[in-house]
Amino acid sequence: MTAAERAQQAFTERFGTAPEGVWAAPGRVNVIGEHTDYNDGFVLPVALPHTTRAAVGRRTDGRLALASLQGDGAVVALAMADLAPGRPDGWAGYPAGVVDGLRDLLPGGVSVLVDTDVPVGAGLSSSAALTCSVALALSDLVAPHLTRADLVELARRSENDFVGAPTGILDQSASLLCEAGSALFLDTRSRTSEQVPLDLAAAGLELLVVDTGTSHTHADGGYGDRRRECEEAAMHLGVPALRDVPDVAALSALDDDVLRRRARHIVTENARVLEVVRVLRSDADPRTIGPVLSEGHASLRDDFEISTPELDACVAAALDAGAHGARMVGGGFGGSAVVLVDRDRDRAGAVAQAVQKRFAKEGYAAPRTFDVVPSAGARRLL
Ligand code: GAF
Repeated sequence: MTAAERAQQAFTERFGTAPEGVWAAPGRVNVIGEHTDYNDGFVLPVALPHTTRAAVGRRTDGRLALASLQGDGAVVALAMADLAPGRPDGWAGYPAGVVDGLRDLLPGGVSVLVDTDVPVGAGLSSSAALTCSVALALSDLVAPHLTRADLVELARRSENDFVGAPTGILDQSASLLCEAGSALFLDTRSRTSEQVPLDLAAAGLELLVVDTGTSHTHADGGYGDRRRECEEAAMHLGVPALRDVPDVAALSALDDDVLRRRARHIVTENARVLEVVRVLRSDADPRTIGPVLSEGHASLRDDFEISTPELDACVAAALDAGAHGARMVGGGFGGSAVVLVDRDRDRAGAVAQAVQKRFAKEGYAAPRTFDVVPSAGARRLL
């Protein structure tokens, strides 16, 4: 049975009628460009092969019913009229926020069943996979006029306004706009994007993701604090967003050391995205992006201060074992790291093993490691 059939069957069992279709949206790993999205900057994510599947069917009783194959299996149900930020809460708030954004087009209500293999709380955008799978489903069913860019906004609003997580548009854009075999180079200000071919295997390379198993959540304080600090730094510098700071020299106008370091991360990170894109567009050896990724980690650790001992240990162990580059990914305060390594089994295996060994030595739980092929964005499966 395929993953889509599994979702279809589970929907039918839960709701007593077949869904109108099954849609899938992937998680993402960001190659480079962390925390730049809410500063109007640049990002370069790839979609994971891991997806969330949403089986969806319209109802006639004016209710929203949500079920997940993860967790306790209970159905969350409420009247469409009762939808409000925080109601429902928990995982159900993400799809509910998307439904709420289109409630005028769903007078009879809707049933949604989701199933996922995107690691949850690992900094790999399980929440965007959830919102984007439902956004694409609903747009296919009741709002075909919406573009993918509109769906990015719909999914973002669900996270920001309904769930209360103050994220940017990196994750939703990756989930909806990425294409197989490419990284998505996105300018989050103009919203223009370009597919940058990323055939690491042809260059004898692979991108490993190491899920440290330490969880993070964006509704918690740290992420929002960084966002506020960036806004404050931009205000002191008299620019609309940190994207507009031309170089690090301009940061000497900031008296506050913390704000200066936060802003320096954003300025240098935007430059790193442009550098990585330049290399990938050229004939240069893609290995040369490795040190740029590692610099990105140092910047997130020292200037932005969102790394953790586990992420630092992972990056250090990977580099000691011969990785070309490594960095934490996502919002920070836990989650995953990405490691650029030679594809040959001995080397990739040695790097993964070195990370395992370091974790065991430090008394950390064993990390989960897998390699990533840039995969397709959200799509209809059935
Ligand atoms: C999280 C957020 F959801 C994104 O918008 C982005 O800011 C990212 O952290 C950091 O780059 O995934």
